Amino acid sequence: MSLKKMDYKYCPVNLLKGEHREEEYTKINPQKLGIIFKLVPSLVIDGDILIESLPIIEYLDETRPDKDLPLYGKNPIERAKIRAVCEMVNSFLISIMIRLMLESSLWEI
Ligand SMILES: N[C@@H](CCC(=O)N[C@@H](CS)C(=O)NCC(=O)O)C(=O)O
Repeated sequence: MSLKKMDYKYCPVNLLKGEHREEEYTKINPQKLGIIFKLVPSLVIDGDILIESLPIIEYLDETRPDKDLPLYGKNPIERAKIRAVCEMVNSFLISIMIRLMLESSLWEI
């Protein structure tokens, strides 16, 4: 949002204190992956609430286009390459998370 030179209010959520599981944050982001996960970031914008970084970035780029600084690439080839990196990171992180969950007792919840 800074790159888009937008005015915004940043509301930090302390994950170590579990603030992302408290009611105040739940009102903003009702997302639950299973019983376990409630994640940041969330963005309250244009009368709606958006979750997940990539859709948030895409939304900002589509609604506030800036030809000099597109967040998601200047053309279809650039966008495909950016999406490929995002996909690799997301897939990698998911596989690590599943591995960690299988090795812990989280699946028993
Ligand atoms: N796919 C999500 C991942 C978000 C994510 O992993 N958030 C972490 C912090 S970086 C989180 O909220 N963790 C809280 C938890 O695991 O309880 C995105 O891209 O926004």
